[in-house]
Amino acid sequence: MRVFDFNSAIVRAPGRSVVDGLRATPGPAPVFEAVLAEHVSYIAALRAAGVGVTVLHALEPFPDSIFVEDPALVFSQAALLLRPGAPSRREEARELTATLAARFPQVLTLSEGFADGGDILVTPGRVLIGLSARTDEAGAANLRRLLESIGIASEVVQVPRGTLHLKTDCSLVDEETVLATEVLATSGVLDGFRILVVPGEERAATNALRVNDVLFLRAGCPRTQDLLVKHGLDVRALPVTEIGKIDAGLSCMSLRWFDRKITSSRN
Ligand code: CIR
Repeated sequence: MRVFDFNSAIVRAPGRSVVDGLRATPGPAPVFEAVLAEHVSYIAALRAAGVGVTVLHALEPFPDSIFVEDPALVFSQAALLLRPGAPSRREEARELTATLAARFPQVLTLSEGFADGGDILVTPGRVLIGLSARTDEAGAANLRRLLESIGIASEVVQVPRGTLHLKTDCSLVDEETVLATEVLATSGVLDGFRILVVPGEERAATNALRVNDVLFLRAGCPRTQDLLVKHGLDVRALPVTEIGKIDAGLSCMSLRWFDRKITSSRN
């Protein structure tokens, strides 16, 4: 499976309620205007990387709905509506139904348990599904069956305790290489991949996002950037300081796929 070829993406504009987004530890709330500015630069970066971006309207009742990666999972052949594990996020999948139905050949729906897109790492050989406080055994098992029905192999792995999502602690940066935290790198979950370990003080950089030939990385993480550039990657640093205050990084703000109906990938 080709995992970095994208010509289409869906994002959702932040509402003013984004300042009330979930966070694991207390801290200063993000500033709405600053989140908006980071979101605008993210959309511009996706477009510059060759992706056509659909921007959905803000949903004030759902503070975390800017993180569209969590309630769905998309591939060229199908979209999957998930069941987010956080009670305040449960209805976000329903809000995506019509958008996905209009764009994908089929839309499958998780019917048991819970699973967040942030716990799903798509790699060329298989999809890794992380068990976390958001994704449970029943959701992972149901998701495995849905993936199998569209010809995609998957494996269930354990997310380190205290980590929000699998992709909080890792990102696939090329077909064989994962950027990962020390704890995930030594857990055995990533056996078979080459691993680049993120320096401890730059842990927040671990949720990077590869889009076509570009790797989006959290700005202000020079050691990680150096590591990735030395690995041969074309790194584009993006500001996510405000969005980071509600435990988010770069992958969570979009759903990305290759739409086979589109012949020109630039917009
Ligand atoms: C949450 O706790 O659900 C949001 N505040 C952050 C979600 C981040 N999602 C992701 O990395 N996939």
